[in-house]
Amino acid sequence: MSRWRDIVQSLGAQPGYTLMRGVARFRSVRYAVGRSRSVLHGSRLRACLADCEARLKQSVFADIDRVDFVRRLREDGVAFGLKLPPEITREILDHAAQSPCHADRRPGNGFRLADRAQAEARLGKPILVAQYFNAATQSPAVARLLADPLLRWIAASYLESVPTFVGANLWWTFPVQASEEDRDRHAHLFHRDVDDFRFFKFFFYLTDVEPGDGAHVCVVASHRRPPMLRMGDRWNIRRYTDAEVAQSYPADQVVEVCGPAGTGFAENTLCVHKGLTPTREARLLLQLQYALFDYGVMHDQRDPAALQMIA
Ligand SMILES: O=C(O)CCC(=O)C(=O)O
Ligand SMILES: [Fe+2]
Repeated sequence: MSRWRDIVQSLGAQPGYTLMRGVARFRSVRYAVGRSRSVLHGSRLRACLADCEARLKQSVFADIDRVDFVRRLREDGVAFGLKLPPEITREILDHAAQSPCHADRRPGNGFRLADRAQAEARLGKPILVAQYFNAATQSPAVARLLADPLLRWIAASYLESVPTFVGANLWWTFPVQASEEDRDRHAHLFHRDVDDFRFFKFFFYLTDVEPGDGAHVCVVASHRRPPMLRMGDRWNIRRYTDAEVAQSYPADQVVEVCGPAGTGFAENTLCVHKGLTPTREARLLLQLQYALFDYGVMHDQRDPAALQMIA
């Protein structure tokens, strides 16, 4: 009953997004919408790719075989090998040190990194996730990545459409004893995202991520084969236990992505994935998401007047 109430509420608040999630869980629908959009965009897509190619020299990413990158993203659902220049990593880290982040991604829960203990005392619980809002407008380095011709080329080529940038998200994951509720809420349990008919995300680590530092975990090639353990699992959108994932895929397909600060990759998060809860160091992650349509639910733009501090 409450599931239906949630759906009705969500239909009222975000009708386009809710309807998309209802139908985009079916592979045939994803395919049909993706292909139609691609045909519609034909000449505009070619112009977009040509424009990116003409500007490729301005990219901050060197030595990327972009065609191979997109091929791997298509086949494996994930493609590795991006590397941020150290000055961009440094600039985003500086922005993170100076600007307020927001516990549980709530605009009312602002605090500066140095005041995390006070913020936890105010909230009466450990903070697992804290997000910066308005990253692209507040950090010129993030804005520069959004304009990067290589990233845009990859997005256009992978989506086979003029890409719609649907949101930047910059957030910390802290090494704390988090509640199961917070771990679930913040995607630390395996799941698949149905964010559009076609979509993907760039991930950039701004801190070194070694085992214990909250790595992103992805099941390679699972975008084409969800776990099928319960009735309707082909379409269900749900959380999976580690045991269910271990039971469904060979161990070498479950990849814990580690790497030094600056490490970047792209993933279609229709793949089964999760963030690990750090046990050693905090992780700062920048995510840039591209899709066919913008439902207005992924972005980090908040009215500055609504941002409040708790510490
Ligand atoms: O924190 C992570 O690595 C996982 C985030 C996630 O689930 C997502 O970006 O879709
Ligand atoms: Fe996710």
